[in-house]
Amino acid sequence: MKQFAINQATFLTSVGQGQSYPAPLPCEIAVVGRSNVGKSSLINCLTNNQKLARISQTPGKTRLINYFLLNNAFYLVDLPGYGFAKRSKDEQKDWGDFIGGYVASGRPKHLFLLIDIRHEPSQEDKQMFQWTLYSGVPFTLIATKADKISKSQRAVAANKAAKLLGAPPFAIPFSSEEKIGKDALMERIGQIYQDSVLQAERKTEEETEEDE
Ligand SMILES: Nc1nc2c(ncn2[C@@H]2O[C@H](COP(=O)(O)OP(=O)(O)O)[C@@H](O)[C@H]2O)c(=O)[nH]1
Ligand SMILES: [Mg+2]
Repeated sequence: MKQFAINQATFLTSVGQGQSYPAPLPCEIAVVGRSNVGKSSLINCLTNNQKLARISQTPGKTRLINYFLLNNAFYLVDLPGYGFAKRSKDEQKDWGDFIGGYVASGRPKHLFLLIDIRHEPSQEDKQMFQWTLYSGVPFTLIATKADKISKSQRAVAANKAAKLLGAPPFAIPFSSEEKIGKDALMERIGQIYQDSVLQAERKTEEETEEDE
């Protein structure tokens, strides 16, 4: 199979709580994880554009769902991070309602759950994982900042983080800085895209049959 490539990437729009989402496409992949875990860096790395998703130096600043259009065909979505200590209880609840609502909306066809390869997953990481299971949306675990761990220990550390999260013990070690795991992730995106398009086609066929 020809290797999947991202040839085009543009920022489309930001969606705040209560605002409407862009017209759906068959494939929408959302990037989830705590503030500072490396969501924006991952998007920039995959799209070869260091300026695409603004890499925030102030954790927790992003309160918006950012939509990127890739290959003029599918969405990659940057979700606001959690785990920002300065947030009030009300703000945390708002965040939960917003992200929980998005995940359960049927829009995302796949979630990239990011966890830091060096740290034990936080309570919020675990909660996000439980929401993911509950929503039934397929997911891939990605262990970020893999460049911080020696090469021989990367797979072990990534899988250990996944296990501590309560997930099957497998995560893709990834580094935006050193492009570790980029090929594996591109292949994954290619598969997800193909599956989503096939599923959408099947759904259209079913609907046409029902009309007849
Ligand atoms: N060493 C290392 N640092 C990274 C990596 N990815 C992101 N960072 C750093 O982590 C911080 C947060 O990254 P960012 O992408 O803004 O995280 P976000 O809040 O999840 O979007 C920034 O200072 C990045 O430079 C990585 O793969 N390796
Ligand atoms: Mg970010």
